[in-house]
Amino acid sequence: MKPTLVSATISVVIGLSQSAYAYPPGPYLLSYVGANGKGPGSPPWGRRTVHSDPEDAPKTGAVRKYDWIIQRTTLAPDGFEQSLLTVNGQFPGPLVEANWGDVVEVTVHNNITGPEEGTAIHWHGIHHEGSPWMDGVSGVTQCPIAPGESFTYRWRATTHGASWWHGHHALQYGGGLWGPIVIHGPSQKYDVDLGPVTLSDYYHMPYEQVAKNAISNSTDFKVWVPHSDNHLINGKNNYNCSLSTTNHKCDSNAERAQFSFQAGKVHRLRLINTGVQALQIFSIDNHKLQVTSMDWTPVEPYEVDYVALGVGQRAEVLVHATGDPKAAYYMRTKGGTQCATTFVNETLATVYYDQAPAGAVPVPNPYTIPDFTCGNLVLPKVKPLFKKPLAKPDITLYYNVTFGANATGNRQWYQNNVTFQADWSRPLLLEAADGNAAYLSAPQHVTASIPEKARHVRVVINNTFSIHPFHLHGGNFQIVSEGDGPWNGTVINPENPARADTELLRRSGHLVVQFEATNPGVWGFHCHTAWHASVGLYINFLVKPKAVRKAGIPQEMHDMCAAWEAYKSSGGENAHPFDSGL
Ligand SMILES: *[C@@H]1O[C@H](CO)[C@@H](O)[C@H](O)[C@H]1NC(C)=O
Ligand SMILES: *[C@@H]1O[C@H](CO)[C@@H](O)[C@H](O)[C@H]1NC(C)=O
Ligand SMILES: *[C@@H]1O[C@H](CO)[C@@H](O)[C@H](O)[C@H]1NC(C)=O
Ligand SMILES: *[C@@H]1O[C@H](CO)[C@@H](O)[C@H](O)[C@H]1NC(C)=O
Ligand SMILES: *[C@@H]1O[C@H](CO)[C@@H](O)[C@H](O)[C@H]1NC(C)=O
Ligand SMILES: *[C@@H]1O[C@H](CO)[C@@H](O)[C@H](O)[C@H]1NC(C)=O
Ligand SMILES: *[C@@H]1O[C@H](CO)[C@@H](O)[C@H](O)[C@H]1NC(C)=O
Ligand SMILES: *[C@@H]1O[C@H](CO)[C@@H](O)[C@H](O)[C@H]1NC(C)=O
Ligand SMILES: *[C@@H]1O[C@H](CO)[C@@H](O)[C@H](O)[C@H]1NC(C)=O
Ligand SMILES: [Cu+2]
Repeated sequence: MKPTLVSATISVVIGLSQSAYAYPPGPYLLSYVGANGKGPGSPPWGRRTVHSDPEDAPKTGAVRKYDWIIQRTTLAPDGFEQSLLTVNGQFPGPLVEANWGDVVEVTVHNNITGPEEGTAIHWHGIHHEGSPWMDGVSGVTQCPIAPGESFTYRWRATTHGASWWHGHHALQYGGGLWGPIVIHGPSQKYDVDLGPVTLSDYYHMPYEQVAKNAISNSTDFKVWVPHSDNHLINGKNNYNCSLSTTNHKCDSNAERAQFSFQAGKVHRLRLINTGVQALQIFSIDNHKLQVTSMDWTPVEPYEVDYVALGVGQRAEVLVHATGDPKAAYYMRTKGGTQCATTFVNETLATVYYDQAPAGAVPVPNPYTIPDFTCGNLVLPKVKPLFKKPLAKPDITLYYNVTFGANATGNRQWYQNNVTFQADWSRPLLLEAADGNAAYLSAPQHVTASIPEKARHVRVVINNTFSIHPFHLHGGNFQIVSEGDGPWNGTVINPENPARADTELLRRSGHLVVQFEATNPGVWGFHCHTAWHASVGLYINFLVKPKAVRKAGIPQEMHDMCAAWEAYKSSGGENAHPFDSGL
């Protein structure tokens, strides 16, 4: 299980430069094989620009390999010492970096002990055309990687921008198992790349406890709505230890994240909400943000004071450093009063201008953020640069999302009255490949089989309680409408709707999206509030069932299931989910 370090130093690779990143430094990339560009100054994506189809990736021939050991590690990123699930001992996890069109290979070793547990890693937003078994969802696209076993995920970076990877097994990512993904591609002009900026809420209780509380029949609001303890920027913040009622080692002086600005220059930040439940409202005092991309889609730039991102959403922003070259400013992210349940509501980081004296302290000057119902604040402004009009749907699916309890009072999320339940030993995709339609149509799998001839699939969701950032696996969607109350049939920007793989479904509102059912697989469409998915808020689409049957699931996927069965039948720990399994 020792990682083999092929090469820790990377010669100059166009589009890969971490020098200015505030994100905890690597090295992350173990090896790099293949061609890259056609000489100095020539990017591997050739003449493609932000106006090109972001899904028309070049073939670079490059393969980027990473080697990860997943284990429990005691760390104190915010001063509060606790056991986290880490990759190679790091929190937050390593950055996965590639150029548009490259292939990424990550070998994952499951070294989770004390107790042991299965695992699976999901690559948020990656499309996996032709290899849907690489999507990394236990019980949906694979059996869990059993303790002591390894698996190599392989996927192509077919689009560009920023995203993240995370555990997609039993709420593991709430325990630290996540990190950013940056896929370099064409961009608007900027001077300084500050790299990924992750925004996340953070729990001081073990992830298993978060899931147990959410599905419990407790009547205590702070139990069945698990409140997070902190907010982090790039995995950092301090914490007031006197707020803790536990006897964990704790230091109230942990470091906050720091960023450097060069006066007069334009800085690029790739914002990623890598949280468990909290919406994040991001801003920099005294500065405007120019949004240039949402999820993987470059958009007509628009200016805002702050950006609101639900869990799983990303925005690329450019910031013109128009401040005092000798000053420092606060960068902030906060949950918003109705859009997060957290004990600490705001995180600060410090932006130092190049001539700011050592120890410069910012003068707080926050933007006033009016209360809102946790929906998309800017949807009509979001106009993809590569235009696609909205097609007439071939099929429309309707879902009511409701909250309730079963006979023992355990909390459940329902879609059309059914809560999702995974069987880790029988992943939906593998059963679909065996032609087992009856298994997929069992109510607890909440799986819609898309008719072979339906290309444009519209999905209409009604919500009455809480907020749900809905995320689609295996592709993106056009956002037809998002708003208060039921949908009245109005389409927002029908000539060129916003495209994304994650969108908010607000409190007492609706979300209408439309995707193209062209990528064969079983693709999740679920709430990304981790403990809503774990309490059953998870829909699946079986796309191109015939092609899935013909695809030929690789033997390694069956071997992984055999290893999981062996682990389970030998009485392995945590072999059965107590929640939906996700
Ligand atoms: C596996 O994790 C344990 C800690 O839980 C650690 O002591 C051990 O070194 C790890 N093994 C490898 C191969 O990294
Ligand atoms: C830390 O929390 C305690 C208890 O709520 C409070 O009395 C104290 O003022 C806080 N300290 C800081 C620096 O905010
Ligand atoms: C955080 O926000 C909640 C809800 O608005 C509020 O009740 C609580 O007092 C806030 N906590 C802090 C530390 O400001
Ligand atoms: C949403 O709810 C409204 C009434 O509250 C109902 O008329 C409509 O049919 C529902 N939509 C779906 C998709 O079920
Ligand atoms: C209710 O749900 C919980 C959690 O999934 C489960 O353990 C319990 O058996 C369920 N109760 C009934 C009566 O089905
Ligand atoms: C809550 O669940 C426990 C089992 O976990 C059960 O014994 C108890 O009766 C339940 N309470 C209610 C009010 O249903
Ligand atoms: C959703 O609920 C509304 C009533 O609130 C009902 O009219 C509609 O038929 C339901 N839709 C589905 C798909 O169950
Ligand atoms: C869901 O449950 C409600 C109330 O129990 C019922 O009225 C409705 O018909 C059910 N809907 C479906 C789609 O089963
Ligand atoms: C339909 O809803 C949108 C918001 O979702 C609103 O702006 C518009 O005025 C509504 N149209 C009608 C005819 O009610
Ligand atoms: Cu949710």
